[in-house]
Parts: sequence; C-alpha cells; structure tokens
Amino acid sequence: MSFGEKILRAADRNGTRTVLALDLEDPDASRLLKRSREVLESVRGLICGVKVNRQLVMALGLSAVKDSIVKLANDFSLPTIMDAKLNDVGHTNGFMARTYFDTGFDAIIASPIAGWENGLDTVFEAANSRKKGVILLTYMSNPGAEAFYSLTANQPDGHGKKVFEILTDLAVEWKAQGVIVGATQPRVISRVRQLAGPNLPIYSPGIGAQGGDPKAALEAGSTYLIVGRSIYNSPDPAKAAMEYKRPIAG
Ligand code: O7M
Repeated sequence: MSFGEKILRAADRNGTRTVLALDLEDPDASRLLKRSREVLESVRGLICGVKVNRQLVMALGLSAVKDSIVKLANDFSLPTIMDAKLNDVGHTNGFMARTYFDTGFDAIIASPIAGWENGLDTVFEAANSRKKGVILLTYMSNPGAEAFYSLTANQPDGHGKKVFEILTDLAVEWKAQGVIVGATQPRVISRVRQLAGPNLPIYSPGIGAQGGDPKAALEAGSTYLIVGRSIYNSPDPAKAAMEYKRPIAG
C-alpha cells in the first residue's frame, strides 16, 4: 500500500484529518520516550498519522525511534512521516531519504528549493522505488515566511509568479504526495488548491499554538491538519485531539 493510500485509510477509519506532530522535549531521554508513547497511545484512534521531527531523533537516536514510535504507529496502522526538511545536494539528500525510509518511515518532508537535478531527484528515486511519499514544503506557517514565499519572481515569459506558486507547480510536476502550507494562511491554501487541483493533499501545520484555525484551513482546501503542542501539551491529549475531529464532522 502506498503512503497516500495508508494515510487516507487511517483518516477514513478514525474519522479525522489530524496528523500528530510528536515534538515533545525532555532532557531525560527515558522520560521523553515514555511520555511520547503515552501521548501516541492516548490519541491513536483520533489521528490519521504521526509526524516525527528532530526533537525525538536527536534525543533518542534513530534506532530507538524505530523500535518505539515507528513500531507503535505501525501497530496502530498509522503512517509515519519524517519531518527532515531535506534541502541539500543529491547524494546527501539521497542518503538521508534512504536511511529514514529503511527505518520504516512512510514519507519524508523536503524543501523544493534545492531543485530537481542533483537535489531532490535522489529523494524521489528513493521514495518511488519503495512506494514511499515525499511531501514538499510550499508555504510555512510562521509570520516571517511571507517575506520569501510570497515574493514575486519573473518568469522567462515575462510574467511574475509568486514563489509558493512556483513551488506548487513543481510539486505537481514532480508528482509529490503532498505539500505543506501553513494553516495561518487560508488564502494561500485556496490558491494552492486552485493551482494543484483537487487531488494533491495539502498538509497544514500551525493550528492552535501558532494561531491557525482548523475549520478555516479545511474550508480553504487543506486535506490534513498537522497539530503538535495543542494536543501533547494538553492535560488531556485525547480530549484535545477529539476537538480537531469536529471541523470535519461539520
Ligand atoms: O502544532 P505545533 O505548532 O506545536 O507544531 C507544528 C509542527 O508543524 C512542528 O512539528 C513544525 O515543525 C511543523 N511545521 C510548522 O509548524 N510550520 C511549517 O511551516 C512547517 C511545518 C512542517 O511540518 O514542516 C514540514
């Protein structure tokens, strides 16, 4: 089963579009692992995927993440996304992508700024040969993102195009399995949806803690919501995750 099918199946099964960003921090590695497992177990039926960032990989090491979080997510039939934000030359990107995929991750996040040739070509090669997914960073959720992602760049035909519009076109051309567009920018989400058509999944982080509204993001065209602190920092993560099911229920 491809990554896209896996996440869609989990979303339908659990009736939710929420991807958990499991970014807990703790200087005590065993406490960090215990708490991360507890959060994941408590929301297992309320999410459709798990995104791991450097907070866990740097603190626990890749093999511990594999044996704990990736395994647990697999046991719960939840796909895993490695938020590596790859943005290097081809051989380095390729090494990281193969390593994360062979660790068990179903998808990886990369920045399209590196370009195709000797940039992300190796990442897509590694993904396509393993039926894994590549999700491309297209417009970030933080306030400072606008200065770059909204810039207008002159095209060879003399027309201007915004950077995020160019990145959306690249995601379609490269057959990415999704794009990341901040939930804090519903108008950008609408524009990306318009350019990409109905089938490209849009993943939107920046919900809650960063001010993004889940309903506005979904109405603008987001497919999945990425939520971290508003769930794992809640005194009752399951109750918080339940709240994010509501916007889809209507
Ligand atoms: O819900 P939060 O704010 O606690 O966490 C949001 C998560 O989404 C966190 O893991 C960030 O690294 C990630 N993220 C953003 O917050 N903004 C972005 O623009 C992009 C991402 C992301 O997932 O990038 C791939």
